[in-house]
Parts: sequence; structure tokens; C-alpha cells
Amino acid sequence: MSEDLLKQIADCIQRGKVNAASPYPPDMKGEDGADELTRKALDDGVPPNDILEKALMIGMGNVGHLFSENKVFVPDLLMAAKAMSAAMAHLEPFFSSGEAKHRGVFVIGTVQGDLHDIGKNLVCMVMEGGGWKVIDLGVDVSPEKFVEAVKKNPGCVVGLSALLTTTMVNMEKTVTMLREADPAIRVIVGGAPLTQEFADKIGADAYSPDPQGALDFLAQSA
Ligand code: B1M
Repeated sequence: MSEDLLKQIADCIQRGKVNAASPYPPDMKGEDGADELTRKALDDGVPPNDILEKALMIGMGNVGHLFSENKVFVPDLLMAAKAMSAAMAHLEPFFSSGEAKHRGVFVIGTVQGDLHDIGKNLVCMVMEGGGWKVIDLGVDVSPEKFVEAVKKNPGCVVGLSALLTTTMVNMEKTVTMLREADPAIRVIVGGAPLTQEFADKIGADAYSPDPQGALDFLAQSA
């Protein structure tokens, strides 16, 4: 019974069905969405971690992979993230109490000199959907600010985004300073002008061309 409910929630996330009042997607008009169904699951006694792992992460994971394969697009990812946020609002108290657990902490920012944040924000959404606590440092983030965040969050993983050929070079300094602060730190880099070759050259642990790849790298290297 609870398996059906979890599948329904996962479908709502994947299709971007936020709540009963939301008109999108049209074929689900009037039906309960991620909001009502998550409340119902908690009221039925489904453990918050099951809702996170067997519904939210599945739904966001599905849409993330479809995005990587160019089968769905930015608006679909945004609607899925909106539905996920509606569900997450019900789970928030359980994260605070420790009853539900994040996979880890993911610190992310767009590197120094760079103001582009649309892609970075999509990475944030997918990482949250994958069960990570995301600390978004914003845009134009100096290496020092990344280091400060890493010291405040021991064991975190860092994501760096850059959209300009003139700012991607700032990633190298950031990676170097992060390694000096914490030799075990894992750093993932991404952004339109980057390549695997560049990521290798600057000593990043991983390069991903899309948000889901960053999440999948962490799942594989856990
Ligand atoms: Co700018 N801009 N821009 N811009 N801008 C580009 C990037 C550019 C390619 C346009 C062009 O000339 N054709 C060009 C860069 C050229 C180059 O470097 N070779 C450019 C330029 C030159 C500039 C300015 C210098 C323009 C000027 O002022 N003369 C200036 C720089 C400002 C600065 O940063 N200091 C500038 C400014 C701006 C705006 C502020 C107007 C605006 C940004 C608004 C914002 O982000 N809030 C803007 C925009 C919107 C663009 C374009 C049109 C779109 C970028 C975007 O959001 N794409 C872009 C041209 C283009 O791409 N068509 C362009 C959509 C987004 C979903 O994709 O960010 O690639 P993307 O993210 C992807 C992946 O890369 C990946 O996942 C995302 C989803 O798949 N990804 C990661 C990203 N980060 C990741 C991290 C990961 C993993 C994956 O792990 C950590």
C-alpha cells in the first residue's frame, strides 16, 4: 500500500505535479500532487527516510537522467524541483530532528568573476533531489570563500561552476587552495566551456556536463 503511495509521489515529482491546485501537467489537473501525497504518507506512518529515498530521489533521479539524455528540458527540471520542494517542506522537521538524514553536504558556487547562475541553480536542485544538503555560495565566489565554507562543513563535497572561458581558469586556484585546506576534499567541476581534459589538468575529482552526472559521480564514488 505504502509502495503505491511512494510510487505516486515519485511520479508527481518526475512530472512536476506540485499540489491539487496546480494546473500542470494538464492531464493530472485536480489530482493530489507531491504536497498532499507526502503529507498523507507521513500521516500513514511511512518513515520520512523512505519518502526521501523511495519517492523524492527516484522522481528527481528519473527527471535528471531524462534531462541528461535531452529527453526533457529546463522547464521540466524546474517543475520537478518545485514539486520536490513542496514534498521537502513536510520532511524538513525530520531533517532537523535527525530522523531523516541527508547523504552529505554539497557546497557549490560559481567561481570568481563569473555571474552566470542558471546552470548552477539546476545543479543545486538535482543535488537536493538526490538527498544532499546544498549550501549555495552564489556567484563570483572567491577561493577564500570556498575554503571558509569547507572549514565550516568538514567532509563536504564542493561543486564549482563556470560559464566563461575567462573565469574557468579561476577554478584551478580554487582547487589548489581547497586541497591545501583539506587534502581529502572532493571537487566536481562543470559548466559549458569545460572539458574532462581541463578538469584533469586542474586536478578536479570529476567533471560533469550536466547536473545528474555530478550526482551519479557521488553515488558511484561513495
Ligand atoms: Co553570458 N555569456 N555573459 N550572460 N551568457 C555566455 C556564457 C556566452 C557563451 C554567450 C556568447 O557569447 N555566445 C559568452 C561566453 C563566451 C566565452 O566565455 N567564450 C557570455 C559572455 C561573453 C558574457 C558577458 C562577458 C557579456 C558582456 O557583458 N559582454 C557577461 C559576463 C558577466 C560575468 O559573468 N562576469 C555575461 C552576462 C550574462 C548575463 C548576466 C546577461 C546572463 C546570465 C544570467 C544568469 O545566469 N543569472 C548571461 C546568459 C544568460 C548567457 C547565456 C545566453 C546562457 C547561459 C545559461 O544560463 N545557459 C550564454 C550563451 C549560451 O549558453 N547560449 C552566455 C543555460 C544553462 C542551463 O546552461 O549554464 O551551461 P549552463 O549549465 C548547464 C551545464 O553547463 C551544467 O549543467 C547545466 C544544465 O545542464 N553545469 C554544471 C553548469 N555548472 C555545473 C556544475 C557542475 C555540473 C554541471 O558540477 C559542479
